[in-house]
Amino acid sequence: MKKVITYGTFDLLHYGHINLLRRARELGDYLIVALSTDEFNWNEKHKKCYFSYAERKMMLEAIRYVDLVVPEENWEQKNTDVVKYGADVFVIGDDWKGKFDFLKDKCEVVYLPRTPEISTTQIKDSLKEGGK
Ligand code: C2G
Repeated sequence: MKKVITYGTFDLLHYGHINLLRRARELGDYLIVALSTDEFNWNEKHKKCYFSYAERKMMLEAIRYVDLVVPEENWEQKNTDVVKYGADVFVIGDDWKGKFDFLKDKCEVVYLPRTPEISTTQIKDSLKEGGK
C-alpha cells in the first residue's frame, strides 16, 4: 500500500483544499492528513482559525480522499511522521516549493500547483466586504 502524507490548517475548507487532497490521494492508495492544531496555528503560523481543530478534523474525515487525520503540533515532526506512518510520498502545495526537500532521503517529495483564485484569507476578506 502506497501511503501519502500532507500537512495543513484547512480552515474554512474550500475547493482549493479539496483539489489538493484529491491529487494527493491519486499519488497513492492511502492519504494521511497532519492537521495543524489550534495551538500550532496560533503560536507558529499566527493564524486564528474560524473552526476549531475538532471541527476541522471532522470535516476532513468526511472527505472521500482522506483516510486518516492526525495532529500537526510543530514544524519538526515531519521527519518522524514519515517513518511513524510509513509514508512513501510527502505532498504539499507549491507555495512551499523547496521548503521540505530535506524529506527526500526518507520519501518522495511532491509540490502540487495551488488552485488559483481561492484562499481562506480571500474568503474572510470577501465576507468583510459583504461577500462575493
Ligand atoms: N492549497 C492549494 N490551493 C489553494 C489553497 C491551499 O493547493 N488555493 C493547499 C496548500 O498549498 C496546502 C493545503 O492546501 O498544501 C492546505 O493549505 P493551508 O491550510 O493554507 O495549509 P498551510 O498553512 O500551507 O500549512 O507544515 C506545513 C503547514 O502546516 C502547511
